[in-house]
Amino acid sequence: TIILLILLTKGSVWSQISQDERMQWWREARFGMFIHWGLYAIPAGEWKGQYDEKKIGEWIMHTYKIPYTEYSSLAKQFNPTKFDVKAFVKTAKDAGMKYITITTKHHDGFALFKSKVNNYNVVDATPYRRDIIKALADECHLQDIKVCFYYSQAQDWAEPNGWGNNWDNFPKENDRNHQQYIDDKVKPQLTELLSNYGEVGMIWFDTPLSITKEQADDLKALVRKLQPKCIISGRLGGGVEPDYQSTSDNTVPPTTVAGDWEVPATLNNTWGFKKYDATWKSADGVTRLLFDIASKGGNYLLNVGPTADGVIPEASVKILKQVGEWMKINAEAIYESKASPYYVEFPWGNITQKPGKLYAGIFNWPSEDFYLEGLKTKVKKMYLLADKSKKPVQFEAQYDAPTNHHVLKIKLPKEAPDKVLSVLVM
Ligand code: FHN
Repeated sequence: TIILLILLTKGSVWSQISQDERMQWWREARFGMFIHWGLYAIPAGEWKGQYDEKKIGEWIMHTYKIPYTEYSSLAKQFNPTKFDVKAFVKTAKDAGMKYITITTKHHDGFALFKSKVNNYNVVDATPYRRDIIKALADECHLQDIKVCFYYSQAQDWAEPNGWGNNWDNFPKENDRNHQQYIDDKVKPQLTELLSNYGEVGMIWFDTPLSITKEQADDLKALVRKLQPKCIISGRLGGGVEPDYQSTSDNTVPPTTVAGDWEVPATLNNTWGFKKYDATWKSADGVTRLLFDIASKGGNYLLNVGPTADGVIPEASVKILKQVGEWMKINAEAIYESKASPYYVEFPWGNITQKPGKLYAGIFNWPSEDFYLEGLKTKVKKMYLLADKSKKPVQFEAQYDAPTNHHVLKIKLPKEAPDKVLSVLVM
């Protein structure tokens, strides 16, 4: 009886974890790495001489209507011998990222983990034979960064009962038994992912298509049962409430948005590696976007697409390094920050806040005096994070009683201490 009581109490304690407790690490993190990696890294955007600059690399099977039997034989070539898990995690950490979300199974249906229920996976179907998800999860736990799993719950182009493959010799979409696919593959694989890899920060569901409310409820219940602390990302489907919202890909809202949300974004124009896509964003742009998203109350999930050899493209590493340099000095304006108290974007930048502090991120350095209007709270002091001496910045608080108008007149140095984005702490 005593043992039973202990078990029951323990169970109820776990299931009673509050939403705030579940979301805490994620709210504090603000910046994460997305990894899109799979068999599509082999064709890398080109199929039998055809390529398309506008298409995304991980969709190549769909783009060229490659039959499953042909596409799946890519597995025999998948041998990422240059994969260095320590280097992956280091790249994320050096950039200041606090979580890594990797595609454990994308729409093509191929799993980057050992699955007992489906042998279309990296261990059973490739010469590499090693569980990439295990390697990454272990390293993340070791280096104390959250590991999260992307899982395509609806689209599965390898499965006759999955959604989305309309070119193979599969039953017509309406004749498919989607439930069968969920029961035979999705639920057992999610169970594996949530049982064999230690603590999982989040399941990142994607493109739910016509998944029903019952199916979504069922998946949510499974995640909650296996790992109550695990977050469920925005695209679960079926109208079922996730733990936070995802914006559309590469879409940053124009103003502050209440609640928990995340912007999934690419560094060029693809998620999965494409050998000819050199449309890289600038490191400065990425840094400013990070600040902008944080100032509106969101997280930034920034993608890298490793090559078939197992390497994060050099251009991505270079950008992330530069962002990391900026983070070394300015991260306190990002981590654990909350949205700006102003619901507007300023021509000079934007603001994040923490109890007792405002952080003005200025990328358009003013040539004359800098004014901030509307702040009623008394400001005690100001300084710039990029100024090592933390010399106080002079300012004058002006108040016009008849119009009840508060203005701070701030004497910034002539030159921006950080050309990318200087943070003024108030
Ligand atoms: O179809 C996918 C796409 O390949 C990629 O994984 C993105 C990431 O947010 N999600 C879907 C499109 O929104």
